[in-house]
Amino acid sequence: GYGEVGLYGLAVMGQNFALNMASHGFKVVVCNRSPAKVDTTVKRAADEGITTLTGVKSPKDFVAALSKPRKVILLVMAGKPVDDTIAQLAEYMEEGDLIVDGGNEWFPNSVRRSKELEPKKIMFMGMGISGGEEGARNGPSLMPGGPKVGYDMMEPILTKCAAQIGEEPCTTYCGEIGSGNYIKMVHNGIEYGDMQLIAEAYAVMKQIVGLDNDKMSAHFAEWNKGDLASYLIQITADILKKKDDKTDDGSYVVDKILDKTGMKGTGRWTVQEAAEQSVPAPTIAAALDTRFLSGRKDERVAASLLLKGPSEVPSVAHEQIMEDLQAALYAAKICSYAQGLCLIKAASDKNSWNVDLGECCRIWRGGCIIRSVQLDHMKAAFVKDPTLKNLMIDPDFAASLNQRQAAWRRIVTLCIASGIPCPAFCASLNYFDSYRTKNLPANLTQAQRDFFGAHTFERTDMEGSHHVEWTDDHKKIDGIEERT
Ligand code: NBP
Repeated sequence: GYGEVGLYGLAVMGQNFALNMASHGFKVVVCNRSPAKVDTTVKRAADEGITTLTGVKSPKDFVAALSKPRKVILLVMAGKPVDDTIAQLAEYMEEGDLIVDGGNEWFPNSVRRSKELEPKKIMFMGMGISGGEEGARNGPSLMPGGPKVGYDMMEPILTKCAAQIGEEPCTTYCGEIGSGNYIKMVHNGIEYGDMQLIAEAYAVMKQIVGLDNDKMSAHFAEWNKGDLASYLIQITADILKKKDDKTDDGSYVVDKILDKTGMKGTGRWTVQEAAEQSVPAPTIAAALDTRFLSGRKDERVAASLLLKGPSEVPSVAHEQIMEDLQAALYAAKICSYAQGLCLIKAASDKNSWNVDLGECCRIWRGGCIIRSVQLDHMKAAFVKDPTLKNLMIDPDFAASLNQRQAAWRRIVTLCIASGIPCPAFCASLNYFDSYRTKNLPANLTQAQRDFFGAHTFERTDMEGSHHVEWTDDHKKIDGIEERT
């Protein structure tokens, strides 16, 4: 066959990633279930002067067009379409060939598929891709997990087509099957957290400080020059100043958008996985909860007539709020990343993936939605100490959290006193406060568990597990009959 690499699935991501690979000179063969998208892709390549892209219209022709060992990237809708596509292609593929699924897939599905392909000795990888349409075309962050031999086959293509930061491609070998999907899933969870924190900062600027859209945009643009520099801050600046061209009253698009956030599932998976691994991820959970609440628009409108906010709100100098807000956002963000990285570490330990957290931070540095300058420092923290238990206790980040905490507390206090919800700022701060607390009130919780369930407890002064007969009369407490 002519093709060095095949790409099956030519919706937004597939079309753009195919053009990306071909524009780097790789001989790409493309295919899609409905043939019209093949024509579109071939035409786009021709229009861009790309000569190394060929289209075919059946799975059989697709496989036949590839040189052995074959390398196929799938970019079809996650779930059943991936199984259907694998079944069709595997029929023609042979021992030593490789299938790479680039979709946002639930990681156990990738583990299952790799096992299903074992009898045919076809290798399988799950590769997270982040960066949306633009990233796919010009350089995404690529998170491949699967057999190392398979990665080595793909490596020249992946390193060329990923986003580049200086000399370094935003891709690496993540680990065995499942690890790449997992890292992408947590990336998206962190993305939820970042977006929610930015939304809360926007609410403070708009509702407490009373800034107009152009002023808010200017603040975000200014922040984007400092230690918050990141893609999401940059697009927020752009979004806020965008005028609505459907009307000519000088209004802004953002003010016309209904306050209901959609979602596709990866944030929910992150929170489910956090619970599964017993890893606290309160900031990411707060971001997910807020999306659920945003969806209940009708209920909120009704409740707004009934449930009252504070009658008096504190008055704080606006310059102070704006200064504090920047520090609070930085600190709250670090806590959220700490949670996500702990989750990856827990899953990596459990599944023996050997994920390198420094590498995770490095490959998120460019191409993806959460790309930011902060990730450089995060990477450095794990390079300095690969056994680091939590990002917050890296000496540099600890210092930066300690230094910002007064500002952060002032923002949370101000929001709470003003009745402006700040669930992610708050969740991060409580995570920070709980994590740094030597003695939590968990002793009382443990006593209650022992009281009603004889669950026993450990003591601070003696070895072993202990139980106490808490009361003489178990049946009657405060005169209330116990029911169980
Ligand atoms: P979609 O997720 O919208 O999927 C559309 C593609 O799936 C089309 O090529 C469609 O073929 C194909 N397909 C479907 Br639907 N059912 C099929 C079946 N039974 N057999 C074969 N093909 C089938 O595409 P996308 O937005 O480009 O995303 C692709 C993957 O990348 C997804 O997993 C997505 O979560 C992930 N991702 C997307 C983004 C993004 O910004 N969009 C970013 C990062 C990751 P058809 O043309 O014949 O209908």
